[in-house]
Amino acid sequence: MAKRGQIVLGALAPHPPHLVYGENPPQNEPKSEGGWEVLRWGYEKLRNNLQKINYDAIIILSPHWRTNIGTHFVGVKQLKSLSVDPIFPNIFRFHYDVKFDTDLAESICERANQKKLVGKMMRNKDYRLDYGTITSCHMVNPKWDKPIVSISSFGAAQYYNLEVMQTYMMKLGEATREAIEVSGKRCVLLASNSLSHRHFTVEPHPPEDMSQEHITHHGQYLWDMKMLELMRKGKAREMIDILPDFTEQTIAETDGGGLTWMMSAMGYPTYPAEVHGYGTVIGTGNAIVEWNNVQNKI
Ligand code: 2X7
Ligand code: FE2
Repeated sequence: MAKRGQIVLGALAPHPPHLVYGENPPQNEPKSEGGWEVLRWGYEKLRNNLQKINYDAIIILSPHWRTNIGTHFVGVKQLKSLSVDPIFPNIFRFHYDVKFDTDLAESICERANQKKLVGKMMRNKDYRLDYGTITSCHMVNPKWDKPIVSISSFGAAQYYNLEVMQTYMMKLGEATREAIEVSGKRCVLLASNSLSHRHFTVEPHPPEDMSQEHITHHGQYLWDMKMLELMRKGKAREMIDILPDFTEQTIAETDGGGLTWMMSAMGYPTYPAEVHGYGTVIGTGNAIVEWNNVQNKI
């Protein structure tokens, strides 16, 4: 009998391009003097844990590939180009060359359609991959040696409301889990988003001047800590239940649905998540959090 696929690990993997800039990889044109170390060291811990796990593909949902009607999936085998961050071209001009697991993407898309969600394959060979997907994938796997499934963020929270977004993303999570199970593959899931998202409108010089970096206001910090506390206590379901209030109060990037999608796909883990790091980037709250199904024998 064919082996059942599984989600081996899920991670909250925020994508401020500043983290790539701070790392100085050869693919990124601008060079820095470092910065945002606590977050970058958090990613290092996640990478160390991932090295102990065999996996076939990374599946990622990014709020910076925003689609107006339903969910789109990259449906081409490879994309190679230059990605320039529209807000921070001074820190992110990244030369990428990425391979995609289109079989898995097709299967998630089909299952999403069967659940009456609007799913569509994106087959434009000249599509420019969004910087959220690139940043999270680079920080998790800088070798770029695994194929990815790139999922767009349906703007349901804006077009309808946060509750509609939650319902939609929960179903998309179920479709994702079912597709993984029949694929026989071992997959890593990434919710590519910051937490609280009020940010400064002026950038320090140099951008990595850490004397200028702090949370935009205390209320955001308290909300971020509440979310992390629930994750660390194994209360994923409760965390998702308060996500609409959190998102509204902190204009969080969770409005894109990535965290809801991932928690639903993983069946709302009841074991404690591991927080590898929390830090701010231009005033926004960001955490690297791991749910390790292998270690927790799920
Ligand atoms: O996309 C982002 C983000 N989410 C947070 C901080 C800074 C820049 O870009
Ligand atoms: Fe973002």
